[in-house]
Amino acid sequence: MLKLFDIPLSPFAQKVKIALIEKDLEFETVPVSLASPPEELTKLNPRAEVPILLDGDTAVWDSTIILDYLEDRFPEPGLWPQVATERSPAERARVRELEEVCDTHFDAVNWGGYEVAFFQRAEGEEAAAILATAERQVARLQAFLERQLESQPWLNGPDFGRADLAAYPFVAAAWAMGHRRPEDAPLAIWLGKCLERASVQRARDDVRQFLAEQQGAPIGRRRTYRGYRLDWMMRSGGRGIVERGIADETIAFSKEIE
Ligand SMILES: N[C@@H](CCC(=O)N[C@@H](CS)C(=O)NCC(=O)O)C(=O)O
Repeated sequence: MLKLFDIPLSPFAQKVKIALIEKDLEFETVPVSLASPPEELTKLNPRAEVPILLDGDTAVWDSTIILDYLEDRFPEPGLWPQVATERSPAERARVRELEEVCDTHFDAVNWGGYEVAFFQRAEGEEAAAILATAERQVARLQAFLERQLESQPWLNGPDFGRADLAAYPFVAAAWAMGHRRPEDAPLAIWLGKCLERASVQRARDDVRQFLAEQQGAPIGRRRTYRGYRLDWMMRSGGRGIVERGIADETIAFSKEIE
C-alpha cells in the first residue's frame, strides 16, 4: 500500500493527501515529528522534509513532484484541467504558476505570521509591523487567486483539480490566522465548496486532531528557515528575528545533500 510520511499541519503534505483521496487511492500515513525525525527520513529524502510518498521501493519527495508522480502512475481521474484543446498547455502552465506562488510566497507569509503570532519570536511594535506586512501580502495573494475565480467556479477550471488542492492548504491556514474574506467573496465561496469534498475534509480533520493532541505539548521550536522563508523574514521586517534565532540556535537552515 502507498505510504505518506505526514505532518497534518504541513500544507505540502495536505496537497498530497487531498490528491490521493481524489484519486481514490488507498494509503496509510506515517506520522513524522520534526522535533525527533526518524532516521529513515534522510534515507528516503536527502532534504529530510515531509511529505514523502513511498510506493513499494520508490520514494518520491517534494509535494509538486509527488503530485506529478501520482498523475503519471495513476492517471485516472486526471487532476489537471481537462480541456483537450490547444489551450491545454497554457492552462497547465497557469496552474503550475499558481502552485508555485502558493508553495513559495503564500507559504512564506503564513510561516512568518505563525513565527510571530504563535511562536512569539517578536513582540510589541516589531511584531505589529511584521503582522501588518503579512496582512497586506495575504490580501494580495487572495486577490491573485480571486482573479482566477472570476470566470470559472474552481481555480482549476470547470472542475476541482490540481490548482484547487494546491491552493487550499495555504488559503485555509491564512483563514485560520484571521485573514478572511467576506462571506460572498469568490474565495470564501470557493473555500466553502472545497470543504464539501471528502478529501479536503480529511485534511482539515487531521489538522484539528493534530492540534488537539498538541495541546500543552511543545511543538519543536527549532525551525528551518529555508530559501523563500528566510527571504520573507528579511524583506518583511524580521531581520531581528533571524539574528536572534541564529544567536540562540533556534533557527536552522536547509541541509546539504549528502
Ligand atoms: N518543497 C517541499 C517543501 C516541504 C517542506 O517544507 N516541508 C516541511 C514541513 S511543512 C519540512 O519537512 N521541514 C523540515 C524541517 O523543518 O526541518 C514540498 O513541496 O514538499
